Amino acid sequence: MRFFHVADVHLGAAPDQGFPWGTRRKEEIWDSFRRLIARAEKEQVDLLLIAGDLFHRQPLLGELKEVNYLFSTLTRTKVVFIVGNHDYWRKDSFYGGFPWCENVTCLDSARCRRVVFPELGTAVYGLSYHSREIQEPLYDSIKPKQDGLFSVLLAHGGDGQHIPFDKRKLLASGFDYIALGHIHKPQILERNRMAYAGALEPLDKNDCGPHGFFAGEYQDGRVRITFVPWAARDYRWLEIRTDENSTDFSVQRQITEYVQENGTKHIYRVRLEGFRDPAITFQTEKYSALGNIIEAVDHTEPAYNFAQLKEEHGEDVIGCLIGKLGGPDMDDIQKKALSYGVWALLEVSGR
Ligand SMILES: [Mn+2]
Repeated sequence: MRFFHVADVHLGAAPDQGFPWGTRRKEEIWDSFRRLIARAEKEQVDLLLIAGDLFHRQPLLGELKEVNYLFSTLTRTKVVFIVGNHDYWRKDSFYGGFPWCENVTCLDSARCRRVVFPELGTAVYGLSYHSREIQEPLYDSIKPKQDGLFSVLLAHGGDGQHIPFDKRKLLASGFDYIALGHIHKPQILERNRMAYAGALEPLDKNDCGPHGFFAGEYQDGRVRITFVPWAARDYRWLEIRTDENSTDFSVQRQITEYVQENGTKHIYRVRLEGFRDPAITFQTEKYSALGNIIEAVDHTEPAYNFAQLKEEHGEDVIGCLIGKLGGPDMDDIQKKALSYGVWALLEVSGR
């Protein structure tokens, strides 16, 4: 039995509006989901598990129909999904009474229900959000029936406002696999037993790192899952170490080269760390032209020539400070502290 465990697709989300690449992001998320369905069909997987937040907000009727059409193209795969906190089942949701095609099961109840696939020897358990928040630890007391079926729990949440759970209790409940959604960073909580698939596509700059889903296999009583990187692009940190020799142009060149080498499609968060020549200003506001740069922050410290400053300032407050704290064997932190002090005094005295 082979399955895909997907979560937090957030269809309808439109990240990075206002940035040059932002116009394409909404479509990219839909495309990613379409590619996923095509992959499930190509691989003839048995089960597609979607652990909540398929939609970013209340789905439009047309959006449900598009998704249902995609599901209907699956000739073998059964689809089971739950509704998460983003697209929660509101009284007037188009979810109500929606005619899903026969291979699709929405575990739409606010109480845990299950769907059984005898031909797969599998039972999938889950519940759906009927409100934006659920603070009760609903999952901690759910147990699968002891009927010899491969039992999967589809679950969404894990923080204080969204069905908090106790990992140990959940593991002790006896499910063979716990397919989690809600946290956007993919992570395995227990090897081959419990994992967050993470968002299929990253949705904002805090979703750094790779995104995709888990491909799983259940055979001879054992589960094995493998992460499949799937997202069209990632958000990535780009840290540039600077020193007294760095200039604005040299940093710009470093960024350009890094982006060329690591992929122009990715979205970068640039951070400058280290020291700089006090005469140099890094014009971070211009760096957005160097690639998909969503932010550029300058954390550098001016690197002063303390010996020369000491000479110039003699016994005034700056000279005394350098005399007291400065020395040839300062480490980076001491250097940083002294730089702050000198910078503040120079600014105040205007010298
Ligand atoms: Mn969620």
